[in-house]
Amino acid sequence: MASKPKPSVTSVPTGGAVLPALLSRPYPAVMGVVNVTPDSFSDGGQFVAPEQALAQARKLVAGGADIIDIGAESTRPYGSQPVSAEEELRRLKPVLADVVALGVPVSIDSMKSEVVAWALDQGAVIANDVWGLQRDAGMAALVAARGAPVIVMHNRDRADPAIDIMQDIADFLARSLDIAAKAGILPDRIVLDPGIGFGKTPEQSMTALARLAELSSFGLPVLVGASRKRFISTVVPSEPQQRLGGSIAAHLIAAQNGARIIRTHDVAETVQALRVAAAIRDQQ
Ligand code: HH2
Repeated sequence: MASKPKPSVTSVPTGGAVLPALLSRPYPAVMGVVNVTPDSFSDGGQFVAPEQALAQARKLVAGGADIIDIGAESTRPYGSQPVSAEEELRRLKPVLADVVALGVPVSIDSMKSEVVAWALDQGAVIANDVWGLQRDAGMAALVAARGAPVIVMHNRDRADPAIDIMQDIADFLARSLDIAAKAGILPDRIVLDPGIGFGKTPEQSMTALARLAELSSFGLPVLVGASRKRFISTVVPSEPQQRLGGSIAAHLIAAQNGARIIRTHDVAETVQALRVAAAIRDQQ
């Protein structure tokens, strides 16, 4: 029996070439979200079936996604089910290779090194760790060994309205960078993320967006993911699916304050907003 021709994915950069390729334009790169989960906060259950997940990834690529971020465990603060590495792998196995074959760099959204290792083997090229190398003791060594870029996100077990959130983010990210350096992760492979909605009150999430430029002192690219998050509904009461306007507002402010990658569920609309904002900014 003739074997199915393998789609060519040779154009996708790897290792140290990934971030320069993504960060070369005058507006931020856009990362589209595919959640292969039953319980994600905004699209839980919509893309659990492999064909639905792949169709969503195709839609995001057609909409202009520069990266597809695929995750198989919800990290929402309330109501998500922690899952085992085996369960994450069971959800990813039927779909990851096909998403990789779309020819866009794929990032794996997992806090488990075992899952990240498997996904990198399948052709994912970025590790996205919502615990910033501080939960799984094997994550930093794995990322270093593979030479993969890593997104290091700020997180807390619970929000504390009394703290200075920018100080907490800076301290946490400094710890992550220390872990990264000790493991041998090259600085040019690291992206920082303030973790909008993670261990923060809605006000603290908005503070992180308003004061995002303070993170530029680290000298590393910054990713922001505000898409459909709860702080939006504290300003304008809305269900997650109704938060496109608020998400775009947040992402435009993030871009203005230095974000170089935007993580969103709504790629086409976000690409348009970012490109128009950059064109207006650059018009003399
Ligand atoms: N937000 C979510 C998940 N992963 N990764 C990074 N780096 N930054 C983020 O802001 C971020 C992230 C939450 O969004 P979503 O994936 O839609 O929800 P869930 O965790 O419920 O699957």
